[in-house]
Amino acid sequence: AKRLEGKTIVVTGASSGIGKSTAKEFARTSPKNLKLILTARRIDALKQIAAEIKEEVGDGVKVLPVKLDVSNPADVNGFVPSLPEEFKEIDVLVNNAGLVKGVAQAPGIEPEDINVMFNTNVTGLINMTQAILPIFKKRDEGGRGDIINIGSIAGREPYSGGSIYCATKAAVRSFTDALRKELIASRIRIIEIDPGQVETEFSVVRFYGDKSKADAVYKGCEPLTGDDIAEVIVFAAGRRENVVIADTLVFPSHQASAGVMHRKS
Ligand code: NDP
Ligand code: 8X3
Repeated sequence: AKRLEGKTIVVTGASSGIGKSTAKEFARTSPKNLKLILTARRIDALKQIAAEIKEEVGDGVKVLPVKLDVSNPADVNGFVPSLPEEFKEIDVLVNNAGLVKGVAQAPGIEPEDINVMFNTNVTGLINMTQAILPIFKKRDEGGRGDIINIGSIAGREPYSGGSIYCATKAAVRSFTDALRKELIASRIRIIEIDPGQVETEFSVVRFYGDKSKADAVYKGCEPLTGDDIAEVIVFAAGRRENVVIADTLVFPSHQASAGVMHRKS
């Protein structure tokens, strides 16, 4: 907890699921002196989470909810300049915002779904990274700060009905790997965490709001929770500066790959 004290942390996609859990886990782990910038499109949800954090840990954690669509370059470019002075010295960026749309297969994939997935999961993550890296690079020893990218098992093992989503997460993986190499002469830590099955709003979004289809994904399974992944994210951010949890795959116990899942009947 001491290592996180005084840090300023940005979480994208903090209105739900893994991002929401991550915001709360950072607050719980370092309740005395922390600044959290929570971003997503649903600003009301972020304000609610800010209130919940205040209720849980008090005023030691300052929370700034910011409406930010990572797929909108104007939003991303305006983000850092718009921050109040006391939130500008960002130490950790958690690139978590992301989504999947549909299970369609080529040639039947909606062009709009392709664009939304790439613009959010790939271009949005890259643009956020580019917006914040200059802050890190100004620091000594070539720069300091953490970028924690949320990939997926889907980026390591593509599956049918997920070609676009899998391609976006493979792109995250390549970008992350290259970035770590580019920053080799700095103290900037480039961290990737790849969850397997986690029950969040992810599948509800995939099935365009159809909750019964989303529930069927988890039938007979015991998926991870957002809190499980949040613990791994906060653990990685809380290591000694010379320790880089570079690349981590996290499954629930019934899962061994994207497609190898044991279901209780
Ligand atoms: P949720 O749907 O619960 O949360 C997704 C979050 O991303 C929401 O807060 C949403 O906020 C935000 N988001 C979506 N689009 C945008 C956008 N254009 N701009 C800003 N924020 C956006 O799903 P998860 O918590 O599961 O997903 C979080 C990450 O984890 C994603 O990158 C996902 O790919 C990854 N992941 C999920 C797994 C799972 O099984 N659930 C497994 C592996 C990886 P809002 O709608 O308010 O903008
Ligand atoms: C989410 C995991 O396998 O449902 O990234 O695509 S999967």
